[in-house]
Amino acid sequence: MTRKTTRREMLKESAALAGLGFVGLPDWVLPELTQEQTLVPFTDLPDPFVLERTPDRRIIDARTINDFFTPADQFFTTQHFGHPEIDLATYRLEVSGLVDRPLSLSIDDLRAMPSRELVFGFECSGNRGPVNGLSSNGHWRGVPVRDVLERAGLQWNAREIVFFGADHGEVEVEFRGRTYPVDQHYGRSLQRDQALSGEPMLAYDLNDEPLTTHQGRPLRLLVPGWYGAPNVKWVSEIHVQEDQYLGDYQARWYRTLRGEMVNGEMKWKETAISKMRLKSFVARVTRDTSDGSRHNVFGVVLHDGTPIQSVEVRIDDGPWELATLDPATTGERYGWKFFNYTWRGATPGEHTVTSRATDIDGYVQPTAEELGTKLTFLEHNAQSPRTLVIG
Ligand SMILES: Nc1nc2c(c(=O)[nH]1)N[C@H]1C(S)=C(S)[C@@H](COP(=O)(O)O)O[C@H]1N2
Ligand SMILES: [Mo]
Repeated sequence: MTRKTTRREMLKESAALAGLGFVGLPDWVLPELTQEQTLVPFTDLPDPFVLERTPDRRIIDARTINDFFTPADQFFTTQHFGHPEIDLATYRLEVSGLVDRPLSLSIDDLRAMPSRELVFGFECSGNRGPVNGLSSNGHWRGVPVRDVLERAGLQWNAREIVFFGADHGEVEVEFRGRTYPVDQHYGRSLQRDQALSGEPMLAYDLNDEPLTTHQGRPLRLLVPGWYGAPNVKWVSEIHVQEDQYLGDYQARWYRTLRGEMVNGEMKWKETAISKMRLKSFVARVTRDTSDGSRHNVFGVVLHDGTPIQSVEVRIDDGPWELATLDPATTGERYGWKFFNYTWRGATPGEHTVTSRATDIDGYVQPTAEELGTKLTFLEHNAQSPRTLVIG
């Protein structure tokens, strides 16, 4: 955003956007940190809490989330090989392989195609508590992958659609017990049906401005409902092939191994990271200065688009109590959601505040203990108890 826009104006602006599902927004749905509220520090964060920020890695401070759309200059960012140099004047998206008409498209060519908007919030599959800073929510514009593929004409045996970023580097490929250094571009593939479903998008704008370098300028893939890894940034080639794509970040790195006890025996299962697993987390707790025992618990839900049944909050080992989903955030299937819970009668001393989300399929966000046999830090959607001290 070049203009300074409040969250309220921003949501009103979005209301005008076709198909976004925002109707009139009552003022009360948009709480902002006012002078009547003070932040209660979490004791599960180091004090002082310093975020890991390098030129090409940015983590958000969840306590400061106020906007439904994360401003582009605050959007979290991470990648494996740093930022590639891309000359926008000569940039072309190449579409190659099993297509009738190979394409070479400039950004202007893509902008001339019918555009689509998407509200999509996602997290890195490595995002986890207590910081949970690798997630953001954006308002994207671009062209459906399907439209580009239809323009190129997929051949009958086109099965695997591979998206390559301009970034590359050496990865260690393990093969029959030995490891080989192999130079690879960052690449991820979609299967034909998924690519043609109409949902995956090649985005060139974030929050009404051209993508920032961090977010993949000039073009990135977005796969709504999935973790961050498939959202290939700096997309420079779409290669269509029949064989499965076996790039390291497709076939090896983004994997989870979990154990499950079956008849008293541990069975191990390895799966690829795909749809986001339902997660909620408490982002901030504030005290009402007019009534010091009244606190507001504010948090975020990330999910794969399956509608949310409920979010509950629990203080210490007390009962789970219903939180309120912010209706200004529930209208967008793939956006992140906000929730609020009023904690009354907080007593002085140390407390834990935990949230859990449940979706309409009955999936309940698991506890860390329930994820105990998951052998990676990836896909860590566990309930994350926050600790704080009431003065
Ligand atoms: N070209 C390219 N795209 C990439 C990556 C990468 O290393 N190279 N990393 C992926 C991962 S793991 C994540 S979590 C998201 C982060 O997107 P963001 O920087 O816009 O938040 O980008 C994805 N797209
Ligand atoms: Mo990621």
